[in-house]
Amino acid sequence: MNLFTRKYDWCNQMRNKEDRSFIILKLGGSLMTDKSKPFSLRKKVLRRVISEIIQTKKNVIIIHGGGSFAHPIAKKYNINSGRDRKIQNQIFGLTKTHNVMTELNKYVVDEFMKREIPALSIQSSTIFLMDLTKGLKINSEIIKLNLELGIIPILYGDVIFHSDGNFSIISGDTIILKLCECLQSYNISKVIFLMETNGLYINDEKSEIKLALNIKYGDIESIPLANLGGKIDITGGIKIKLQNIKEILKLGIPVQLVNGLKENFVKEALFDKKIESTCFFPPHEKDS
Ligand code: IP8
Repeated sequence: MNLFTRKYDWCNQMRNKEDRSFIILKLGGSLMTDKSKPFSLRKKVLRRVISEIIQTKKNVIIIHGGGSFAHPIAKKYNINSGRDRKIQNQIFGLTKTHNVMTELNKYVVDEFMKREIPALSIQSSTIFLMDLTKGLKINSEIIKLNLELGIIPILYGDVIFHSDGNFSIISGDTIILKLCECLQSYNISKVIFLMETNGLYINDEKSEIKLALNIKYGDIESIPLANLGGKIDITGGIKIKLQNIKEILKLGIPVQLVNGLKENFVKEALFDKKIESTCFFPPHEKDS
């Protein structure tokens, strides 16, 4: 295949040729694993979620989080704060954090492979670099080539190297934002975050906790977030997630938080059917 035939090939290889758009889907770590128990993979949930994704035949890009595989190790060695010589074996901890992510990633990729769906693991730590002068850099060429061949790229939160020799963690959410920025010519129609709740919970006027169904871009800063208690999350939890969502919305891409524990919710969300979930709308859709 040369550069001139590539475009033609892409049209033939994509899973859903009529629909040229892509949906970015994050399998949250808190959905895939029980965050209160180290290395506790919810295999049944993962299997069902992936078969729902496959059934829709939608063109997707998958990202997954670290859950109880990577977060406790990254925390133990304080990887997100960078090099600290006082921490014993920290460099081993860095590689271990990456290694457990590759383990978790293999489960995800295998679920596609078992069903003969072409999916490819892409190591985030090798395509992302934190450039101290230019900011977060990505080599997106490989991802684009995967999409052109009809391969589902599967990326994950990982360790990230910095241009000055330091390191930290890149979360699945940051990866998603960067992909939304650099894949603008691929028409990303929506970002779906699969989690273990129905979406975002807020305190209403009577201080009762309820699910936020629709959130406008302009209202994000003032959301009265309900405190539901947090599990270990070294990449910032819901507040950082909301900042990322805001940036995705600025690109004109809607975002939906969906409960992956509920049967058929993933499928319905991919088909844009109405389900109990939290939807965020880009500024031009509802704010003006
Ligand atoms: O769970 C972080 O990814 P996230 C992954 O998407 C690591 O925040 C390596 C802790």
